[in-house]
Amino acid sequence: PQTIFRKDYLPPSYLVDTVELGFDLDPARTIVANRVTLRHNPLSKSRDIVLHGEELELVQLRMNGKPLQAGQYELNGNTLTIRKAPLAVVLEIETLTAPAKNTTLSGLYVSNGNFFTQCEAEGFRRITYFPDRPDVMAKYTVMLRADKALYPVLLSNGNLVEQGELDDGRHYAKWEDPFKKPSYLFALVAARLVCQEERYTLQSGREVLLQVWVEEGNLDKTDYAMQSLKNSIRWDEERFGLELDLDRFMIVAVGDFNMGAMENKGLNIFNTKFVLANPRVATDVDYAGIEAVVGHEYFHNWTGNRVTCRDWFQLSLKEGLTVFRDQEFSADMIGTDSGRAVTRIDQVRTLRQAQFPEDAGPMAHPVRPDSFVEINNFYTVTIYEKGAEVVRMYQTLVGRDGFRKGMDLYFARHDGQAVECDDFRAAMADANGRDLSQFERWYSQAGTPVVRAETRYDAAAKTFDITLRQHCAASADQQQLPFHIPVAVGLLGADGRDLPLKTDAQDRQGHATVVLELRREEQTFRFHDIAERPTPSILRDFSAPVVLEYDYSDAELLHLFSHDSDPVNRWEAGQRLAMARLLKLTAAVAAGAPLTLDDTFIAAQRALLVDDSLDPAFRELALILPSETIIAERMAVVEPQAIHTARQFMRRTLAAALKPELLAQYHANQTPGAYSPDALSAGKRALKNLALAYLLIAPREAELALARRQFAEAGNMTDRAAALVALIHSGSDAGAHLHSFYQDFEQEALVVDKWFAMQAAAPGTDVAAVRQLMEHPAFTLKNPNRARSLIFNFTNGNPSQFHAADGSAYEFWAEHVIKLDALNPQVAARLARSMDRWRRYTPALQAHMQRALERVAAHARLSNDVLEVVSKALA
Ligand code: HT7
Ligand code: ZN
Repeated sequence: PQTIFRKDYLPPSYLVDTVELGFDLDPARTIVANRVTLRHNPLSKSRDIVLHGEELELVQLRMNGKPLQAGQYELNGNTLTIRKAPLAVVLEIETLTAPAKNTTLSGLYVSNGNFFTQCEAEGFRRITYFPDRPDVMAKYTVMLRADKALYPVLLSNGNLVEQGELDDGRHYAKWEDPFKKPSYLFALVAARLVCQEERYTLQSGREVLLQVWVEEGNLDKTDYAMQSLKNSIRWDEERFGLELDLDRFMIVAVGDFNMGAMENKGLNIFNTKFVLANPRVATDVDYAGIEAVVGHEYFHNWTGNRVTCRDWFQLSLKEGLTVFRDQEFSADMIGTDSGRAVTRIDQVRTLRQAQFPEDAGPMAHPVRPDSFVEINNFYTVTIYEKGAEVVRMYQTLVGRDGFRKGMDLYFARHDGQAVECDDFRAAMADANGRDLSQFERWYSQAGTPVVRAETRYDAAAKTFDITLRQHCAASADQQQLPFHIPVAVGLLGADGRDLPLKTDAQDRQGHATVVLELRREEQTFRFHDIAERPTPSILRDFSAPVVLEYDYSDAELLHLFSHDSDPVNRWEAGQRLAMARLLKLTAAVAAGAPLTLDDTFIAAQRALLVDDSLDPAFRELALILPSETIIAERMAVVEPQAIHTARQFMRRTLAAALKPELLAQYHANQTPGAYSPDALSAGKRALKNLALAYLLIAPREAELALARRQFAEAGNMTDRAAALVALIHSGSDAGAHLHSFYQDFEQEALVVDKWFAMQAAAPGTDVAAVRQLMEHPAFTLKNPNRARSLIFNFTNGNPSQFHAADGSAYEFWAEHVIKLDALNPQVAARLARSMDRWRRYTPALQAHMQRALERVAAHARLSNDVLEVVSKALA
């Protein structure tokens, strides 16, 4: 396969002004007529028109009214080239596609009998021949024709300008999008659907129509998505002064979808998982996901659609920025400082669980990659979540007002353009009069920087020095230069209060937190008038995506865990205390030594658990131990069984020691009355259900009865699912409960996904049990949500079973990467990533993993998607 390099970028030879698309929709044979007006791009020396096309049957091609014969154009693989074209060209292209046969879910496809499209990143070329690249922006008019009884709803981008009847039971709808857009934002839906709709008044007084389209039986599950959409519209007006630019905004839910959702202009298409919710079927986590994803796609309307990417190497320009915006939206929706901190802690957990490992593995890439084989493999946690951290650092450096100024300048300069990450950085720098040239390295250098801190207190001079030293492992092709790192610092006195800070810098004197700007490899920062040796709280609010090393004593960590005014670092202190013990326990398991847990740690956990002055959501997060994956990342040689045993020992010991307190919290955090997904209620349920999970680690009849009652009487899915998971994990026979859960919800696809997922991730589920679950009539590889629920939750969420000593689960992995690849390469490539960190395991496991990887790599007819992942893993 061919590698594409960022340095090879050339502007398009022809620009497109208008696109008129006509669709005669038929599952077996859809005719697409495309009339496109092009003009030569003065920035290009080439006069060749280059069109992309994949899996298309070309029926007719006309240029400026005349048919082009075979010799007048070149059809080479997936490109169609017309050489030495005139300066102004009208192309008329007729193609055929077979949407019902399209299992890739890219381009035009059929899901449950309805038509949908997915064009990002390169799906439009599976619909028609086109210069399918984001820097070609055009105005679209779309005519849809389809059988009226089967597809009563015909939607596309923009405004509905005409509709009517045709002969033989067909009808049509014509849509016009007033905005220029890249082809990846094109969408159509032809379906039997119903909608919840509402007229909504913008702050300017303009009225818009909002619609959420779903299958008929799901109309009782659209309220939260609609509410989230209205909240998103209001938030973007208030926080960034950005108004919805269309008269109509539609969300459509589809059950077969490769990712979470897609921001097509005015016609967002969503995975049902991020639309459908009512208390019976959706958990608190699902509700939060819907709010975040509805917000995310809506915010793309400005950051992504109005200003888009010049090329796919700039993907994080829109994704990192839009994730940052949805994170801020979710935090603002909670509205309290502790709620904001809880969302921030969740973000840090995701980074450590997924992004740091990616940055240290074979698929590591900078936020702005330099090359790729398959762009679909680069919708990664690095592009999205690390990209959001990079955007967040601008705000940390220039402040909220400065960030807003930067955003305003970015839109003033680039509205309607396709631009680069550097343009965003320049807007932030220019709007704030800051030199952000060194900051560019966050875009160009892969890897997680390590910041090592050392401190020195001078009692006589009353100064406290913090020396920060940064380094980042060089990658194969890159020597790393120092990053520009904002390090937020506070100092705690012996009474646990923040000391007022006085640094050599002039601004922010007397504040509890200062942002130190680390630019060189090593820098020392001095604090004055420090009357006692303080406990440093470094990297507050996780001010940069780095690993912080500091030799904290247990006493210092306990002090921070009890008092730090920065909730993120308070949580972090608890994680450090737990991690140190987990690493020792893991080593003890491996050595066959006895396992013990100290009373100091148990007492700290107890104090936090019962501290009612703290938000329940925060307490829940603070009591969750570092995951097996995060522990594995800290080990030189990973032994998954030893990690699992050590972590289970710690959980069991805590459960036994804290039983009365856990029981008390279980009862104190009930949420009687009607279900509400608000943050306080969700936090209480989270803490209550964490207590239940602990109580069921070594349950007696009383605890089992508690879980059984909760399962039977729960008024919402959060509590019902939590009780079921606790019962499954307790080792007691949960078969009857699993059976009744399935019976109650077999008509609810998203709940059936949960049913598979909770079994896949249970420590008692081995690969044989997974194979057996695959025989269940509800299982199919063709639906990505279903495949993910069982297979991915096993390979990624059940490490001790996935890494079974005999390598049998790796064989299962290889078999299913290959099977999935024949259906859906994007999903297969994601599964292939489960093996990224194979070189870090014990030699015996490595040997099994290598064999499985080689088996996949050797398979004939592998997609580029999977080939890229496995060859980088094996390289
Ligand atoms: N921008 C959207 C990306 C997306 C996607 C990419 C590749 C294949 C399928 C896809 N579905 C959606 C999602 C987002 O970030 O909002
Ligand atoms: Zn996005």
